[in-house]
Amino acid sequence: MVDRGGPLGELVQWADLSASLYILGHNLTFSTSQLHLHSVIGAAPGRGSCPIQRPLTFDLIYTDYNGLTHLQGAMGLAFQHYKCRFRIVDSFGTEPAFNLGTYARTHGYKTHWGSWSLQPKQYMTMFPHTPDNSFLGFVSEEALLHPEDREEEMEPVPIRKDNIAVVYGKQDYMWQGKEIYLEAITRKMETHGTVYQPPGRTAQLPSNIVNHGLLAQDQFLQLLKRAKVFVGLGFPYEGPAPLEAIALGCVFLQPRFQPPHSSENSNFYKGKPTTRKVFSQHPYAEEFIGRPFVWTVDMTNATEVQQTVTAILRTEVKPFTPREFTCEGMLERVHAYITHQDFCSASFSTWPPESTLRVHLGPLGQSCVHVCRHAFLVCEPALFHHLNSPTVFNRLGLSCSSIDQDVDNHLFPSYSPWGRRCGLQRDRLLFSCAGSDPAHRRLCPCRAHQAGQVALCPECI
Ligand code: U2F
Repeated sequence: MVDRGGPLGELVQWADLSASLYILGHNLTFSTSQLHLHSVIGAAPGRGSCPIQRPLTFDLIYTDYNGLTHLQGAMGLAFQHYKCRFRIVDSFGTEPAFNLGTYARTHGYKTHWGSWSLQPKQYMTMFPHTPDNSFLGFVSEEALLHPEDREEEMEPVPIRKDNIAVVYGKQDYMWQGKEIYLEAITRKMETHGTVYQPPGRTAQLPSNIVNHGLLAQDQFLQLLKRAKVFVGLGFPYEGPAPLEAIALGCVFLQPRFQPPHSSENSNFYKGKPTTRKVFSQHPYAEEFIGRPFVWTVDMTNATEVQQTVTAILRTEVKPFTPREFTCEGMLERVHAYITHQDFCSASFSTWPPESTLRVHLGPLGQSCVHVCRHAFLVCEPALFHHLNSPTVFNRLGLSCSSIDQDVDNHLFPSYSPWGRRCGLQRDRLLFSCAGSDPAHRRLCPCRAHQAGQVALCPECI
């Protein structure tokens, strides 16, 4: 689907992961067929259906959910033994409740994906939306810098723009039902699209749209450089293009979702191993970047859309790239993961160090993702084990009348005021930043993060 308007985001991520590993000096082997996979992991056909296994010669194997299934088939019993070496590129994330097979089956979290019982940090996401997983990310365009600026004073400068908007939507079905929104924009700006046109058919778009057809990436980026506004239609969710647009000096205008989209009401998220609720097309852009670069509107309200476009046109924005999406930021993050993440050791993680722990007791009904974010911190599941003890409840002034530690519950450690019940986590795979319940006050391991690099704490590298 690459040249027909299908998803490219995952390929962007694979390309940048591969480049990062190579630049960091690792010896890489790529495998894109089952036959080749069998030969590189050392599985030779044995007698019967049981392959003979040589010791694995790779320190790490990056794959995706489909690759995991192939590896399981190819590796036989060795799969379990070497499981800790896998890293799963998983754009939308896998929460612990879906990951632990036994728990998922018995607690209603079983989906097509998930249930591999890996350590949740082995899943690597496209954006930092699920702190239970590792945020891998990708590299966006970098904000342009003024050539004569000296390094320590490098400042992005505004780019000269035409009065044009580019719409984010590579296939024409993404534009359907958005007429009010598009009309409000086309009244104010010349509006362009990069919509794939199948042979012999023109894309079904409003007649006043200048459609370039699907562009090669360099041409797409040239178009963004000329544009003032990049317009989200509500789908695709959470792709790289809005970050590229912002890096090239565009404002990203996107729809708000009310009610939020999730696996309960969206075909796209249905079956994905996450309970996340998505309040706009690009939550990272909204929450981590925000105004003046990102404006989120009710797309059914023509007046609000027009007023927002007018306000955007009066605002001057400079190109901007969050540090975590620069080359340097990605290399720093990937290097830190490779250096510090060890999922093969039986002992508890020592990275990040305990000194980074900031314990927060959440209000009823809030997940640790929200509790930590509310305090301008991030939930760090690797620190859960430090606060999973009765003494921590005491220190917080909570007197427990009973301590539950024999039941599985991904909300533990937590405190339930009715009956003053304290719950301790008994399975380390169930430590979960995600998850909330009106009856539980969650005990949350929060930590600070570097400016523009949420994956890493200030004193962690
Ligand atoms: C997301 O996948 P998409 O492929 O829809 O993501 P985009 O944000 O459109 O960007 C992918 C790349 O496509 C490039 C653009 C980006 O680097 O520069 N591009 C292009 O080369 N030519 C064009 O005309 C337009 C864009 C997301 F990333 C996936 O994880 C999701 O599965 C998918 C569905 O939500 O959305």
